[in-house]
Formats: sequence, C-alpha cells, structure tokens
Amino acid sequence: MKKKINVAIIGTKFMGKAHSNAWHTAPRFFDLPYEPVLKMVCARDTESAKEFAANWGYIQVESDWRKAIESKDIDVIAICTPTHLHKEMAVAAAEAGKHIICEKPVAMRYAEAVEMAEAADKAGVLHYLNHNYRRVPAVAFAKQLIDDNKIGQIYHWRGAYLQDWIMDPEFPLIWQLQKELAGAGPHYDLNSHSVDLARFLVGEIASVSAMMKTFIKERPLPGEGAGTFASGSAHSSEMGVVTIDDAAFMNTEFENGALGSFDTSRFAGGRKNYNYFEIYGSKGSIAFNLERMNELEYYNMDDPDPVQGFRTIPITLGSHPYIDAWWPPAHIIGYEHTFVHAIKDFLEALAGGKKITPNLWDGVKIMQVLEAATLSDKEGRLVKVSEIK
Ligand code: SOE
Repeated sequence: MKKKINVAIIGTKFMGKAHSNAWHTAPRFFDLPYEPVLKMVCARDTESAKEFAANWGYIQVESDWRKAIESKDIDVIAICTPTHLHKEMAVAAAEAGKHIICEKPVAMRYAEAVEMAEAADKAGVLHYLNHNYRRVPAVAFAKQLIDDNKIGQIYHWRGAYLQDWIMDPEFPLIWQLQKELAGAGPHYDLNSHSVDLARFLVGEIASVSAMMKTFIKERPLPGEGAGTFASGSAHSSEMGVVTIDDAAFMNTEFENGALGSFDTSRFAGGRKNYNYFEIYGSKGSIAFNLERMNELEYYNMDDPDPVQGFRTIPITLGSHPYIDAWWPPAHIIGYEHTFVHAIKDFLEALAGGKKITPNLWDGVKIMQVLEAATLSDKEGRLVKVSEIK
C-alpha cells in the first residue's frame, strides 16, 4: 500500500478547481509514489466551500486558512488565493513544516519572494511555484531541443501573452485590477509566465526597459459572481480607480547576450489566452502558441534547401514528454494536464528528496525582473535586474 499524503487547498475559484482536478487525476494516469488524500479546503465563504468540498471530495471545510497550518495531519498546502496573501500563507506553511504549492505570481514584491523562499529552505520543505506552462509537453520538448543543441546559440526571444477579457469598460474592478491585492496587472499575472518560460528556455535576464499603460482608469465596483474572466451579474454603479497596468511591454537583454521582447496586454481583442513565443538560434528556431498547445513549430537550418521552412510537429507521440501516460498519437491533451504533470513531478520530487522547478527561488528571479521593469517604466530608463535588491 502506498503512503498517504494529505493535502489542504486554500481557495476554491479557478485555480482551486484546476489544482483539485490535478490531485484527482494524477494518481489515475501516473504511477505515483504516494496516495494523495484531499483532506481540507479553506475558503472565507463557507457555503460555497462546502459545495466545493462535496464536488471534489474534500473531507474537511474550514473558513480560516490557519486551520490548515495548525493541523498536524496536513502534509501539503496549495495556495490558490489572490497574490497579496501568498507571502503570509507560504511563510506560515513553511514554519509549520508543510510542503508548499503556490500559485503565481509568487508575491507582491521581490523582497516578499525572498522571504518566502528562505522560510521554505530553512524549514526544509519542498516548494513548487505553479508556472504550469513549463509542463505543456510542447514546451518541455522545446527545452529538450535547446538542451540537445538543436537551436544553437540563441539570439532572440520574442514573446507575447495577450488576453482580452477586460476590454469592456464596464468590466468590474475585481481583485486582479487592484494594486494592493494583485501587485500589478498583466505585468505580474502574465509577464510572470513569460519570464518564467524565457528563463527556462533561454536563460537569466540581465537588463530591462519597459513601458506600461492603463487604458481604462475607472471601473464599476464588482457585484455577485465577478472574478477572473467573469464580469458577474449586477455590479454596482459606484466607480473605483484602476490601479494596475492594462498592458506592459518589455525589451530585455539576457545574460548570454540574447535579446528579448515581451508584450503583454488584456486589451488584445480576439486573443483569449495567447501565450506565444518564438526563439531564434544559430542552428534553428522554435515557435509555440498555447492556443494550439499540442503543436510546436521547428525550423532546422540543416534541412536541405528545397524543403527548408518551419515544420509543425504534433507533440502527441509517446516519445514526447509526459504523453505516454495519456492517449494514442494525436488524441490531444489540454490545459488541465499541465497541472496534473506538476502534481506528478511534485510527488516524485518529494519521494526522491529532490527539488522541483519552478520553485520559490524561481519566483524570486522572476519578481526581480518584473520589479526592474516596473522601475524602468517609472523612471524611463534601462534598468539592470541586479539593481533590485
Ligand atoms: C488570467 O489572466 C489567467 O487565469 C492567469 O491568471 C493564469 O495564470 C493564466 O494561465 C491564464 O490567465
């Protein structure tokens, strides 16, 4: 019989669901070293938390997240809350000896991220930061191509993360549009993913020059049911000030000399979750678009002249990362699988006494770049990432 591992989740919205689904599905597709038990769900709204618990099979419901910290039974805490709560929860979890899964962006500030990572390391707990797109098989395969020197020396990262769900000026002022709760707009929410992928695939970023913009400066206060991607039913006629960016563009230089550009916006009409990048190197090129996540475009300079060009590889074969646990070739997989892959890797790391990436230290590096960009926008100059301390 496998050893049980007890999980508490804090938060029951979009990410609460995605994580719960992953904990359910991972042991059914992968042969894991532990048997996960969905032990406790914590959320302020106890009624909806009870429904959530009944639906996903959690045993215990608590309105106060500290119950998860205090409980001797809990082994892993998954933090799926707005960003401003991450630091306090992660530090408390670490001090109580719980392993940590934390949603992105890691924290409100670089200094907070450092505090979280140090607390986790001091306690000797495993920590994982959920930049889930590293575990799209096509992205993991792109990493293999780069590591196998199929792309050669990298010259360019050209990335974009575009959405359009707040373009309507009547879309309410939910937590993600408030600086004190979210830290920043798409600059944190989406650029954090792009910087994570760029660091994973290209390397560390040395300097950044950025421009940010808020297009809609006031919005109605949120009513019932308003949240990420959801405007809710009746929101109030009272207006509030938007305190985050609506779009944030960065140009960067990597430590290895490559140049990068990152565009993020929630005002890119028709782009629903357009997480896109191109990488150009001395031997080949790669292009990826999350909206077509089962494909990777690859250009190999060694192809003979008459057949040169980008080829679209369906990343659905058993030889591709993670795929052999799923379906036969071209029976494609989706967004939720990235969370399942993360749980698999998390539990294997735990059993093997290894680290998993990305973790809170990756969060530290990401926050340093994002904060450098914020400073660049404020001061209108190129900022070295090392200036952020
Ligand atoms: C909203 O912009 C959001 O849900 C992000 O918060 C996620 O991290 C991203 O994966 C999809 O879009």
